[in-house]
Amino acid sequence: MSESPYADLDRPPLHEAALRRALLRPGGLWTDLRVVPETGSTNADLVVAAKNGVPEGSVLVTEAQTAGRGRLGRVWTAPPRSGLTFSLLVRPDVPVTRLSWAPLLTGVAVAAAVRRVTAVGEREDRFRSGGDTAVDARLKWPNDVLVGDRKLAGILVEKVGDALIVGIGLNVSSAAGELPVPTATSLRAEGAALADRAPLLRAILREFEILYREWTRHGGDPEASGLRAAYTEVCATLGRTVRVELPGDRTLTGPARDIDDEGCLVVAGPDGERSVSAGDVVHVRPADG
Ligand code: BT5
Repeated sequence: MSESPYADLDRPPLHEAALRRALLRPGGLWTDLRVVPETGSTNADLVVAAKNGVPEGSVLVTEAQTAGRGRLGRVWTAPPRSGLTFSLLVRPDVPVTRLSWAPLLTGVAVAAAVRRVTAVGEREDRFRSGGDTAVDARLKWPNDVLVGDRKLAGILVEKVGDALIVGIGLNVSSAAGELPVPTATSLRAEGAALADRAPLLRAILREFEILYREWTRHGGDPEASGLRAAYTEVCATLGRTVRVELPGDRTLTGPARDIDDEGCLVVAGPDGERSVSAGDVVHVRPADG
């Protein structure tokens, strides 16, 4: 097998200089962007950077991750260059109670970018109808991007002082046999073969910037910033009956009614409505199918 990253024409490498040219501009959110061939975890790297005082807007992309983190000690695995594996560092000036909206905001950005970039004949308008959308990306509260019931992307947000490290793993060209779990999918598996990952990365970062600017401008208020409405529109969890697994083998089953101001899922359980926070949830599974 060749060592050159160019040997696999289905998986061309990402170009740091081109991405920097496209994304780093005066007054913009993104202040630095690096692409490294391999690292343990981009989240772990930016956690260190945050502690060292790196300013808001730093993006770290890797072509291969050897110790990708999920939530609660779980792992994220993907073959080199088969998808997007990156993290970003922001320092949102919003009340701490509203920070739980950050993973949800990220999900909205990823879903919007996937829909836009995979739509036939990529166009620049952001508000397209569902009819010409190639991949119907939806969100499972709190942090999964799904196509149908399969996971296309995972999001991990970690807090370090006033910084948030937002990590995103998204399967692009992974073949069915390369996906780590039967519940996973990729753009390729969904019929949207995308050789060049750069437009997708650019689209995610641009969508994130727009949503993040609005959200922080409104002090993290999900209502005033329009974030709740945007999230509700693409959320596959709301309206479904869910079984929420909580720590200590406890479960809560009932219809998922709402997302509250603090980003918690409101479930109508047998003893009335209860809000569960992402930090408390082990798994959310559909209970109605
Ligand atoms: C997540 O955790 O889904 C968050 C994943 C975040 C990964 C990114 S990659 C860049 C950045 N740097 C990091 O170190 N992490 C972030 P969770 O909800 O706990 O889901 C983890 C579960 O997803 C695993 O237990 C598997 O079941 C499944 N999984 C692992 N790899 C997957 C993949 N490539 N595609 C789909 N599902 C996967």
